[in-house]
Amino acid sequence: EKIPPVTTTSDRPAATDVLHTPTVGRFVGQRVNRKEDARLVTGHGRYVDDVVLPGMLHATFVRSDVARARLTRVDTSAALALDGVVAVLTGADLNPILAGDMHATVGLGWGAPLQPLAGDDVRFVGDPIALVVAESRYLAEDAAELVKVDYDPLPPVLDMETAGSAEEIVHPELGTNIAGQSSSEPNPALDAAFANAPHVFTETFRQQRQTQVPMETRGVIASWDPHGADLEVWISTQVPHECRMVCARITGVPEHRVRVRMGDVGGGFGLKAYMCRDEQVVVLAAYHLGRTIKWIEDRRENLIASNTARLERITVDVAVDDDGRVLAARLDQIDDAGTFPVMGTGGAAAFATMMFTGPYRIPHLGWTTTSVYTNTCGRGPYRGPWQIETSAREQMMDIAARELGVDPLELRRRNVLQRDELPHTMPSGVALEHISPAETLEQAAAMIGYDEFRAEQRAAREQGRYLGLGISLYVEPQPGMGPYGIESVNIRIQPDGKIDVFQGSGSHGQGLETTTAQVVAEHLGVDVDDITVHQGDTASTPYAFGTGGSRSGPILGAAARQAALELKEKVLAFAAELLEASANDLELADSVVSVRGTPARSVTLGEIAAAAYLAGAPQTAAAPVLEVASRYKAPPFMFSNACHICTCEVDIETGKVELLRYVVSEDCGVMINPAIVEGQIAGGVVQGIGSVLHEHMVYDEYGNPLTATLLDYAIPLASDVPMIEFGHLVTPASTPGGYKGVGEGGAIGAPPAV
Ligand code: MCN
Repeated sequence: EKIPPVTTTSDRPAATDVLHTPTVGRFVGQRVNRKEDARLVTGHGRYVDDVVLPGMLHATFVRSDVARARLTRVDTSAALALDGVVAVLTGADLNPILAGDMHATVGLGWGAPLQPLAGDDVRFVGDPIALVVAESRYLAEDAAELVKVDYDPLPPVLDMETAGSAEEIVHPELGTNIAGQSSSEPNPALDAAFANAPHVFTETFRQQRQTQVPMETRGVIASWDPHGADLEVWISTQVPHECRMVCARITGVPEHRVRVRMGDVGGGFGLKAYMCRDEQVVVLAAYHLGRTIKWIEDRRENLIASNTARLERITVDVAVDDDGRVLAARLDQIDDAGTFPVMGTGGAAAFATMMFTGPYRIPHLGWTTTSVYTNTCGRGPYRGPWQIETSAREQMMDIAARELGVDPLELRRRNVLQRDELPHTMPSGVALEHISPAETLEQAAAMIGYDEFRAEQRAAREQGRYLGLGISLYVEPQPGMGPYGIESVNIRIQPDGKIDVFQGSGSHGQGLETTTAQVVAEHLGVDVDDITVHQGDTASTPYAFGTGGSRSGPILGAAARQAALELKEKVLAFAAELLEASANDLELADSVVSVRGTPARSVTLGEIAAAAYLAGAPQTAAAPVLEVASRYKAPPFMFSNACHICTCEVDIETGKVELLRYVVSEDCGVMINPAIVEGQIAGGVVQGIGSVLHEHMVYDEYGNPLTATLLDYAIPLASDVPMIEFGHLVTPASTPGGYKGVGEGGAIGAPPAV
């Protein structure tokens, strides 16, 4: 009821499949309270550090203080002599026992190959040199200080712009600092568009280095029982099944003897989308020693040695006609992959170029991208890792508007894709469909009161006050190619008629225990409180790629819906036998199966389950196995879209920026839970505000990280964030349920708007 009506101009086609009233079922579309919140807000969550196992030892890393050096001596004797220290492992101990290649991904070849601990040299400040294992964390920390490391320092490679031609090589065995490169095919039409355009505008955009800063740092417990030959791992992760594969690969223990569990996860934001090197080292150490070892990353390690993100430069040329229509664009992008990236050797750049034209009908695009290694902490994915395309494109739109004297909203109206132009194949070859960019632009403009703000802005300027307004329009992809597109859900009805759902992917903060239960409740015909969702234990949940790429809403949601419908069919077939009726005449609602039109002829789910499990019902065609294992495969891409508009006042004497209002018009298809959707957008927007106004991971000229505490690495505080106002449009995806992703969008859209 708070959503203002959408204004559309008469020359635009009617948006037939855009629903301005969100779809609401009994559970899907409802603001159901999050099931996980009761335990989380009362301190009963179970994070890795809450797990205590018998005989558990504690580990801490000795890390390099130098960005690039030869190691001349690592003396562990004093540390080993300390009472209670069990082992001080170095590269000499762990590097030779690797059973398979060590990468931070399951697929090899993405990211630099790793060795567990430093060998003859160190390559960034934070590079792990040794792992101290002791009876307590205190002892481990004390012992780590006694490990003597002598370095022969070498000049580090720190500047991504010159790294490619630097004499110093980060990874001598690779012989180059270029981690990846790509460019578009020669395109005469692109060249002609630039040659003939009346206007060409060029600008360079830079993003500073940032890091994900989850509230819960990384953590792992690994336990190897050589007698039972089982490897058990607890880890704070977004990808438990991938962790299991990695553990099997590095130790040689067969996958079915490895069990990985995640409990509650206090945020990941991409950092936990891969099993990191440090976590693999702890597993290898437990395997080597035949012991149980816990490692919990401290905040300093998290800020200097986990992942970095976003350090990129992009130079954009756009060819524009006199009316402000963008005819072509050319990109030259470079990113800093750090020393040991898990992403950044081309992955983010490929997405950035694919998505650059975004919600606009820009016909031609050319690009070159380069990714380089430097002696800094490795790059990883951070919520919308390709985000620079939105920052660059939207600011370029503003530059073109300013240069041509056209209002920036009007310039976007002239370029934005309209409904009758969809599906639209972007110059990258990927087709956009089921999106509503023109409609979100109008809804956001109406919500902010665009014309009124401009009038207010003019009046303020006359009084010497500086108000600003920023617009950001974007399309958010959800990749479903290959394994990214598969999700599995198993459901079992228990003897009392209550439901257990086992999902492959698991929540690291975004509320999947609740949304999966909502989808299953809706399509099975039971109450959401009768469902328990289990996640994150490889021993009981079906294989899944994990949570990332904003895929759980659309892909896990579709899988849960499909599984619920399959189970419902089984239940009805068995109930048909019990009720001596045709399954076609039966309905299932509120956990009761009844004959349509004759509600007295009914049987509850509890009675059905009791008949199936306890009454010794004969095995019939309807096979009373009240259980399904369902697998869903998504199309290669789905897209959601949104428009953000932010207003601010700038104090031109101090440079202080005060954000005044922030509106988001979002279309993520059918919303499973609008409260969770809004929470997701808000969280992303806060991170986007941080990207522009607060966060910067700084290195000095020697490669020392200077922002090693949360006093130095500033993240936005509640007082820095205005209330975020939401508008929802619903263009359902073509997939079951029509859900589209939303998890990364806030962080993608906010930086250019701010
Ligand atoms: N949802 C919904 N209706 C839709 C789409 C989504 O109700 N139409 C719900 C989903 O069911 C889910 C949430 O919204 O509960 C986000 O769904 P989705 O966009 O599919 O994203 P994922 O669940 O796959 O989560 C990953 C995404 C990414 S890539 C990062 S990074 C991220 C994020 O989500 N990290 C987060 N959100 C986070 N939220 C928290 N609290 N912590 C993180 O680390």
